[in-house]
Amino acid sequence: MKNTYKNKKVTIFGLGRTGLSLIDFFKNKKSNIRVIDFKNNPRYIDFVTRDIDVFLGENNNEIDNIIKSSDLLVISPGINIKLDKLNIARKLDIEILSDIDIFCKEISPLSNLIAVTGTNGKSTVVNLVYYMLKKHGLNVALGGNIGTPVLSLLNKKYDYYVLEMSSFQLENISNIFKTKTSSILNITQDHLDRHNNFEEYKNIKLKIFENSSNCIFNIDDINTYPLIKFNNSKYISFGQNKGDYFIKNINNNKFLFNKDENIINCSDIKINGMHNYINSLSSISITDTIGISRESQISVLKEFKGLNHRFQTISNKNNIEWINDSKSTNVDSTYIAVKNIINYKTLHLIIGGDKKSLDFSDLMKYLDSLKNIKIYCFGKDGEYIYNFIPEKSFLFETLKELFNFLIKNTKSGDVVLFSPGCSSLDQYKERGFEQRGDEFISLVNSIN
Ligand code: UMA
Ligand code: ADP
Repeated sequence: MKNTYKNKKVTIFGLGRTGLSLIDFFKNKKSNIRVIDFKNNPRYIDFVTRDIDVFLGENNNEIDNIIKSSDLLVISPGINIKLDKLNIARKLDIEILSDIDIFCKEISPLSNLIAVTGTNGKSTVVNLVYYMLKKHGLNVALGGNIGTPVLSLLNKKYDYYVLEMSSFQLENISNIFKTKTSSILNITQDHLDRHNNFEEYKNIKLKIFENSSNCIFNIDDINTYPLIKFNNSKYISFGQNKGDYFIKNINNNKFLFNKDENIINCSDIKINGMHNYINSLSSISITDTIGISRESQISVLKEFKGLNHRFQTISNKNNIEWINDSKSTNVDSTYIAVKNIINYKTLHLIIGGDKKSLDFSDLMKYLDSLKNIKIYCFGKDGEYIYNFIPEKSFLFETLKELFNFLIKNTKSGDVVLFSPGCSSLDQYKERGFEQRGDEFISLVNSIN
C-alpha cells in the first residue's frame, strides 16, 4: 500500500493512550509529527521521544499555528468534535480524522471488523465474542474503548478484529468505517456532559449501523433500532422474551433460544444475572454471523468468569455479601445491579462520583420504593444524590470515610453493593473505575 503520510505534517491531538499509538504509527510512516495537548503535564509525556515536537497547555498560543500548518489533524476519542480549535482546521479544509479512521484505511478487507457499542455491557460482550472466535480457532484481536488503541493492533495480521466502540469514538469517525457485524446492546442516559442531549448521544451510537453487513439490535430497547434499513444488510434482533434470539422459561428454568433452537440452560452460564444472560445471547447473535460453532460458543459461556469490577461478589465474611460493581458509571447499570439483588436483610448501596449531567430521579424513585435500603453517597455529586432521599441516606466526602461508618451498620444477612452509577474521574484520576474498585476491595479485605 502506498504511504500517503510520508513527510506529511500530521498533528496529533491528545497525548493519552491513543496519542501514543498515533505517534508510533506515524513514526513508522515517516511523517512530520507534532503533538498538542491542553494539559501542561499530560500523563504520558515521558514516553514521547525528543525528536517529536510537543505543544502543551490550553492557552499555548503556538497551538493555533500548528493546526493551521497541518496536512492532517488526528483526534483522540476524548477530543470533542465541537471544540473551537477544530474549526481552525475546518476553515482551511485540513482533514480531521480519528485513530479509528486511520486504522480502517490500513486494514483490508474491512469486512473482518466486528463492532459493539451500547451504554452498558460492551466490555463483557466483546470479551465473550473474542473468546468465542478464539475457541473456534480464529486469529483474533480485541481493541478500542476497552483500553487497547486500535492502531496498536496493526503490527500483526488477524482474521477478525473485535472492537468496543464508545460514543466518543463513534462521534469522531468518518464514513470510512465499515463492518461485517455491528451490534448495539442498549442505549440509556450517559455522557451528557459531552453530548448535548440524549437524542444526540443515541444518534451517535446508531452510526455504528451505517456501513454494516449485519446489524444486531435489542428488540426491548427502541433506541437501538436502526434508523434506516439498507437492502444489502441483514437485521437481527435479540431480547428478553422476543426477537431472533431470546430467553425462554421452561419449568422454572431459563434457556437461550435462537428461533426454535434451545442453545443453553442459563444455569450453565458462568456469569449470572438477567443482564448477563442478555449479554450471552447477544454474543451468540454476533458470533453466529461469523459461523462460529455452537460448541465453541457454549464452552465459552460455561467458562467465562466475567470481568473484574463488574458486579462481583468479593467477600461473604460474617455472612455479609460484599459486591464490587465499580464499573457502574451510569444510572442504568446501578439500577440493573440493585434489581439483581433479591435476598437481603438490609441492602447498603454505595453510590456517587461525577454524575456527568445524568438525571438520577427515576433511579432514586425506584430505590425509595425498596424496603430496608440504606444509601451511602460520596464524591463530587454525592450531595445531589443524597438530597433525593435524605431519610435513608448518608453523605460523605470519600469512600474511606463512608466505609468506616458503614461497617458499623452491617449485620449478618446484609448485602453491601458498591455500584457508584457515576464516573470515578472526580477522585480517581490515575486509573479510574479500576482504582476505585481496588480501593473498595482493599477496604473490604481490611475487615477483621
Ligand atoms: N485532551 C485535550 N483536549 C481536550 C480533551 C482531551 O488536550 O479537549 C487531552 C487530555 O489532556 C489527555 C488526552 O487528551 O492528555 C487524553 O485523550 P483521551 O481522552 O482520548 O484518552 P486516551 O488515553 O487516548 O483513551 C481513549 C479513551 N478515552 C476516552 O474516551 C475518554 C479510552 O476509553 C480508550 O480505552 C482509549 O482511547 C483506547 O482506545 C476510556 C473511557 O473512559 C476507557 N471511555 C469512556 C467510557 O468508557 O465511558 C467513553
Ligand atoms: P461497558 O463496557 O459498556 O461499560 P461492562 O461490561 O464493563 O460494560 O459493564 C459495565 C457496567 O454495566 C457494570 O456495572 C455491569 O454490571 C453493567 N452491565 C453489564 N451488562 C449490562 C447490560 N446488558 N445492561 C445493563 N447493565 C449491564
